[in-house]
Amino acid sequence: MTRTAIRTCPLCEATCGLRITLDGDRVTEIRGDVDDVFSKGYLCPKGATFGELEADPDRLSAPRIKRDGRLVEASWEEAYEEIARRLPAIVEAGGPDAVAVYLGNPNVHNLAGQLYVRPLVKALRTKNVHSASSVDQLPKHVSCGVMFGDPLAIPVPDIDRTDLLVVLGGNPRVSNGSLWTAPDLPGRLTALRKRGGKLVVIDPKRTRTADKADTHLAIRPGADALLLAAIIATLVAEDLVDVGDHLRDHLAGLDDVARLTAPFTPERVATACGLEAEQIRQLARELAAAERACVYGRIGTTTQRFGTLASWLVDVVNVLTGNLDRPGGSMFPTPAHHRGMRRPFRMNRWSSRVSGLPEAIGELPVAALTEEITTPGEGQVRALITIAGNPVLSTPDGDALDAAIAELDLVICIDPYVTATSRHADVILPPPPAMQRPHYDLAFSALAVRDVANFSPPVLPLDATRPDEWEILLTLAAIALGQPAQVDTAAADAFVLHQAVEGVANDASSTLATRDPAEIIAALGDEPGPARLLDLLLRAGPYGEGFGHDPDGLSVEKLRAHPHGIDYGALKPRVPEILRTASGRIELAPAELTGDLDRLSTAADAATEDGLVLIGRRHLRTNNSWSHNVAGLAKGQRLCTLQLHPDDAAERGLVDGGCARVSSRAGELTVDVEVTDSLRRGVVSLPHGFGHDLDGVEQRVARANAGVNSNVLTDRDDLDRISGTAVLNGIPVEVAAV
Ligand SMILES: Nc1nc2c(c(=O)[nH]1)N[C@H]1C(S)=C(S)[C@@H](COP(=O)(O)OP(=O)(O)OC[C@H]3O[C@@H](n4cnc5c(=O)[nH]c(N)nc54)[C@H](O)[C@@H]3O)O[C@H]1N2
Ligand SMILES: Nc1nc2c(c(=O)[nH]1)N[C@H]1C(S)=C(S)[C@@H](COP(=O)(O)OP(=O)(O)OC[C@H]3O[C@@H](n4cnc5c(=O)[nH]c(N)nc54)[C@H](O)[C@@H]3O)O[C@H]1N2
Ligand code: SF4
Ligand SMILES: [Mo]
Repeated sequence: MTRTAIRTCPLCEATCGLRITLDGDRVTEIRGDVDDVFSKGYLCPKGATFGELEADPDRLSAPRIKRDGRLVEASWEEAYEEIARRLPAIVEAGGPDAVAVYLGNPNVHNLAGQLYVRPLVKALRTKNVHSASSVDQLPKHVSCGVMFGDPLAIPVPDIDRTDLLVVLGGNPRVSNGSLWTAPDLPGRLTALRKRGGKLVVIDPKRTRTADKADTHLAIRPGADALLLAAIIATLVAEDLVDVGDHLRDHLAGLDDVARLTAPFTPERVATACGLEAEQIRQLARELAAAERACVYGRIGTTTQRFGTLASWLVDVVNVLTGNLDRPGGSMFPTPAHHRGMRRPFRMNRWSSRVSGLPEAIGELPVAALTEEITTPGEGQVRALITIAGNPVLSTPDGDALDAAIAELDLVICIDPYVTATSRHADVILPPPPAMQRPHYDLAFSALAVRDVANFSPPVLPLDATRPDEWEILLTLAAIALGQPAQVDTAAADAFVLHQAVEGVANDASSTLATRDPAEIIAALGDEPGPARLLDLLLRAGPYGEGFGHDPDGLSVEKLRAHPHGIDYGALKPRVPEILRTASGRIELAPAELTGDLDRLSTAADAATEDGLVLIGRRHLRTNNSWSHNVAGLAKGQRLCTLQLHPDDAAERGLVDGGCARVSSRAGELTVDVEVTDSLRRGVVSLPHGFGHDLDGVEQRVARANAGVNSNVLTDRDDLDRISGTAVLNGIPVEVAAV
């Protein structure tokens, strides 16, 4: 029997609505949901092949346990018993820090990751918590943390109302946006230009986004903070600063930031940026002149040597041009869920054992993981739990990490595949397919260009033979707390819910502050799992029904009645209410950040080297490391190539379709060459997430098109100093013909 179901796509940050046609439990077609209040029918190739991904025969349907070096199928009881037998012993011997955790990207795209990883991490009591953030957006959390007091208060470009959008280090026509949820960004960018707006792209590569821009500035990798400082210096020197009446009383450090950036004149930084001083000045003037403008920086600006400085200066430019927190500028969304009172952001509350890398947002940089495993001493990591991550392919010095993980006493992977990382597992616990689980975007509704809420119930019933991912996480949490392997997950969930309700009831800012927790718990019913926890957060949120407070307000039940989502409108100004700094103001020149300007100053004057530097890229038909097993995406594509400029190729005797050896301080690899004039000279590009031909990987399509692991070349000692985020762009490399 055919039927259709509506569900949000969990694959990237765009959160498109899917209209899924099924025959029984088999997906026969996926289209964009034209009735989705936000995505309005938009769909990309990944969304269209989501059914294929979900039904991939290489996905595990039962746990695996390593026996005599081979990963053999096991029952859930056996898998949990194995963990209960081995994990507590490691903690007993080496203390809680002997267990490290790595949280991968899909945790942000599913409710179990958003709601049940925390209880597990708390139960483990380890400081060695790592995530994909420190190979991604951590610098933005840090800069927003110190500027606004809240690392989750990240302003987003109000694309639908702006007149000028400046994109640095992002390629939204391919990535569909990041830290910026706006389904159909290609369409929104086209609409911007159609209504007379302007798009400026700053990227060493003429990307698909740059191709459609009014201006493309091919900056040298790593120079964004210099460029932004020079824009600020120009705004100040030419008396173009106008913060706007709406912000004037909420700023601290305006004079300081002007004084500290003054030395970064366009003339001084031009060579390091690879741009003309006049181009920089021109951009500053355009930003000042535009009625409504916004500057946006993404992964090219965060995973580089000055990631936190660049992230900070993006928002300083937005403030100085009067464009922060104003329609058409860069604005803070109002997500529909309760987020709680937050204390002012602090970082460096603890640091890594070996290199002293700083804690931020409760985690340590993943660049520290290899040395924490290989360096003996008290607190040495002896076990690793990965949840929805593939760090061997996605974090720096991947082959060193690969070798280190192989030496661990225990590796547990919650992952649907035997990947480059999970092939080392002693136990793999596969979560059910996404379509068997409910969905709501807690993370991305807080980064969206409209205030929206959209809940998807499971498309298919949960396979009765296996646990849901939240149950896997709570079972591990209970084992970590010393309980036996047979865990009553409903009881554990009742405990989690109880704590969440107490948290909301203890929050003075909440409408539920004076309510009896027991009454709230009773109202939430007895169906355990993420939908119930979500219901609490939505009912307690800004549009929530407040447990009788506003009968018309938001709840999961209300969203079930609105399968295409509810649109709460365009973004609204939120300063000062959103600020959590100790001063209650936006800190424009916080010491945590200005302390790194000396290093930037040195970079401004450093003689530019003649060698090549490596950057990364994404492709419309990939999703980090785990889309390559989808035949419908990979077929006939030439995805993993080293791109370089024709002159750089000619100089080295390289030809398109030939083969090159690429080496860096960290390692070397051999890869197919693609010659293209889309890159500026001196810059070569290689995508990440490939290299699937390692022994034991059970992803047949991906293996056949393995590609190479670009993170063999990235260096775990090369970091953004403030946040410890890995430098993945701007790696010095040598390239030679093979
Ligand atoms: N050189 C270089 N390296 C990079 C980047 C770069 O630009 N250049 N980008 C970085 C960025 S931005 C990111 S986000 C990281 C990504 O790096 P990671 O998060 O480490 O890896 P992914 O490739 O996203 O792998 C996700 C894993 O989760 C599994 N998975 C999928 N769905 C689920 C689920 O529902 N539950 C569970 N438990 N598992 C699931 C998949 O099978 C896969 O193995 O890579 C980073 N690495
Ligand atoms: N199709 C597809 N979409 C994805 C993903 C995917 O793997 N495939 N991954 C998702 C994830 S996890 C993330 S985090 C987002 C990332 O989303 P984006 O940030 O948009 O990612 P990229 O497409 O890698 O674009 C980064 C751009 O930065 C440029 N760049 C490199 N170094 C520098 C530099 O020093 N300065 C400047 N100004 N530019 C530089 C690169 O040339 C590249 O064009 O994409 C998400 N969406
Ligand atoms: S753009 Fe992202 S959310 Fe939309 S269909 Fe593609 S992968 Fe899914
Ligand atoms: Mo990412």
